[in-house]
Amino acid sequence: MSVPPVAQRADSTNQLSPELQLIAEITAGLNAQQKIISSKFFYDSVGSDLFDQICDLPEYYPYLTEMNMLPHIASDLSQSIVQPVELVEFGAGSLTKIRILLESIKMIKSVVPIDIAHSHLQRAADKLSADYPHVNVAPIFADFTQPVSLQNKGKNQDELVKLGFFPGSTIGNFNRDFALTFLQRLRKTLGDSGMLLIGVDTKKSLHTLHQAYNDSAGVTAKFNLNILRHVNHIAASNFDLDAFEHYAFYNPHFGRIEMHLVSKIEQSVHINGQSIPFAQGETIHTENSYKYRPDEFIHLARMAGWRLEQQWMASNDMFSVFLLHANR
Ligand code: AVJ
Repeated sequence: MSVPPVAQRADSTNQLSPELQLIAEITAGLNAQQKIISSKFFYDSVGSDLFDQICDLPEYYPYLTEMNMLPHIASDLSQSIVQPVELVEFGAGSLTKIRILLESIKMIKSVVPIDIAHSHLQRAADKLSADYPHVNVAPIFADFTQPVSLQNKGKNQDELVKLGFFPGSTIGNFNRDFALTFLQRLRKTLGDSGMLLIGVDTKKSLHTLHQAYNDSAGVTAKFNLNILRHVNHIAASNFDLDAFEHYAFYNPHFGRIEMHLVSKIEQSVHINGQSIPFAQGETIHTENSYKYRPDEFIHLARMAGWRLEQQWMASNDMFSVFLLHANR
């Protein structure tokens, strides 16, 4: 092996470079009893494009439902937000939803989109800034699941009230403990005058949930498998995408969709100087997508130092959006 294992490449302070940290994280996940690759690794630029394709699927109701709610929400917010604000989006992707808010809420003076997919976000931010020349656009290329500092980002950012934006039920990717930690962290990052607009997927018919993650065009399957291609790129591993298959199901006990990649055969995969054995039928857990009843989510938000200001529910109860204010 020409590339020594990560542990041997730690420097004297025992700090790994960001790239090596990611490789170490992936390797550790593949050594766990239930093998796991974090869902944040879906979003290389191919994965971000595939996610955009998922959002065009009729079965994937969360995106379409939330998109249909946003113009109404934006118009409500244009009435209630009377001071200049800086909009901070966590996991910003293609910035499609931000545009709907910008159309109505003239008090948004600055936009700080945060995303891990660098080139995808750069392209989207350039386009946004060209279309809204009077709005300051200051992207941050970062893993928003880690603490992010907003220091010196927006212009005059100190005077602007922060409006966090976390749409799409991305909160559903986190288990309850981390969802709480994350909401607490946002409370701190957005400050005592901070607000948070957050989209949360609801509990509903198991059949509807199942279809949303098992679309007939097979786009979700491609999206799931792409994580292996991305990992091969990051870690020089040799996952064979044809030797795994997509598997997604709703787990009512945990109130979550689970996505897995199932090894079709007995095989070994090389990564970071190790050989990882797979039994036939063994899975890598790639994503959880938790669903919340409104009362469950509001309880979680309260525990994290937020209070409910306003809530919107889709007419068919398929998706919910909450405006939270910092509880001072
Ligand atoms: C962007 C994380 C909200 O969990 O529904 C879509 C990602 N995974 N189809 C979700 C996803 C499979 C999505 N989130």
